[in-house]
Amino acid sequence: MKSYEVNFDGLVGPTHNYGGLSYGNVASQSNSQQSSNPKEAALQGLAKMKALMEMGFQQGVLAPQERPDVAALRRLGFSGTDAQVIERAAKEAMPLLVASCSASSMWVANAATVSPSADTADGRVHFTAANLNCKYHRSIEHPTTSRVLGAMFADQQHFAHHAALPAVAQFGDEGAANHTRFCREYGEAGVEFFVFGRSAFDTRYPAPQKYPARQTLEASQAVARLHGLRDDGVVYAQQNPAVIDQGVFHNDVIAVGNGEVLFYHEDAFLDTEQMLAELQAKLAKVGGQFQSVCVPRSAVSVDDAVRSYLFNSQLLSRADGSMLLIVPQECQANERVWQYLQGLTSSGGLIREVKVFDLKQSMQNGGGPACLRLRVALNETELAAVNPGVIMTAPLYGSLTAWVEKHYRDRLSESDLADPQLLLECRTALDELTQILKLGAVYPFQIN
Ligand code: SUG
Repeated sequence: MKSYEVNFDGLVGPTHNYGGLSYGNVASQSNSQQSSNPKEAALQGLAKMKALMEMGFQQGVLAPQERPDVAALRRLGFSGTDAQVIERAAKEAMPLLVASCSASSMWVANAATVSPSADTADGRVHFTAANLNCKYHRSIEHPTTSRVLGAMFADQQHFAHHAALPAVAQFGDEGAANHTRFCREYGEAGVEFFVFGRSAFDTRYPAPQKYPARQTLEASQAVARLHGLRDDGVVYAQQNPAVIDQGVFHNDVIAVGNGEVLFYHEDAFLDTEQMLAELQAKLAKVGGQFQSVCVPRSAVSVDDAVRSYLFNSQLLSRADGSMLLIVPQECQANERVWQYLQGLTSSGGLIREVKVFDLKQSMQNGGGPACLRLRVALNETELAAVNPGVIMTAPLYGSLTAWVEKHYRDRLSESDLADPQLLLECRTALDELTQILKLGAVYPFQIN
């Protein structure tokens, strides 16, 4: 049976703004308070989805969330009508209003961890929504994420959904941004690679000194248990704490994998040799030949990797078995990174082509091409069981573009977030979106 890696991209929401909310994420902090352009952001994301679809890749779309999250503000004690809640939050606690307006659900690599059916004990595709509990503005995503994923992958014969892990720092879980899967064919059993930043309970593991390590070993292990993965089908590795302190807040900022290939920076991990040997041995057990491409620090420094997002690229398999790298424009703008990429594609190795995309609106908050997509490996039968409303087609691209043009503002600054009209605009837009994507009622304003 045929199998695919389907990329579901997060559609940027109408409140996309630069709130400076993510300590440890260099771009988010340095662009804090700049005004944003939500319309441009959404169109840039849609252009990437369309381009991948036109290249022949399976592409889907994941809906944004209701923002401002008035219900979250109510839980923090603001009361009255929805407009009063927003007004009071703006007056008394602006940072909380900003957090409740974040469009951060666009980075769907953090929405969930996904294990394909070939890896799981019950032969279903498993999803665990990420609790994202390191940052308040992200910790409020998972209930709606679960409803949206449930509406996209509704068929219980093929899909199993798990609620987010307990919402405490010991189980900090950032979803697929810290998870990669290696396999020969997408439909065959593979090796799932979980990368953690620290251990919550075992003091033998070092931890970063400056910035938070968002993913714990214990969270990764819990997800592997929930999904029913074989011990032989799992490898755990620790991120180098020193690179977290340089702004590598997720592993997908310093490494990316696909098929049998891991593309990574020399400084990405601790105990790299042992980890590579384990990946190689476990992939060999399922008939695969592990390959790695290490980018030396002498060619690209960690700082260049963080600024250019070289590793936050999408590594995609083409029909002829070669690979293509989807990178953000910032890679082209960085001389050393661009030179490295020229050498890589002309060296006769597996990665033959680089395609550049303008994702500046998202990049300024620390979200590159790989952050914007959630990978779901599906066989033909499973793909046919996905809600067809969320699979990208030329007509859907047309409808979504028209929808963005109609509803989105082209400029948003902090003071605009206090405008109660913005809430109405967002709800009107999202109500229409659930009809376009055939999701049913998934937002709090639709179900309460
Ligand atoms: O969690 N930025 C996101 C970026 C997530 C990138 N995802 C992956 N690497 N997979 C984060 O730090 C910034 C929001 C703001 O500051 O307005 C933000 O949430």
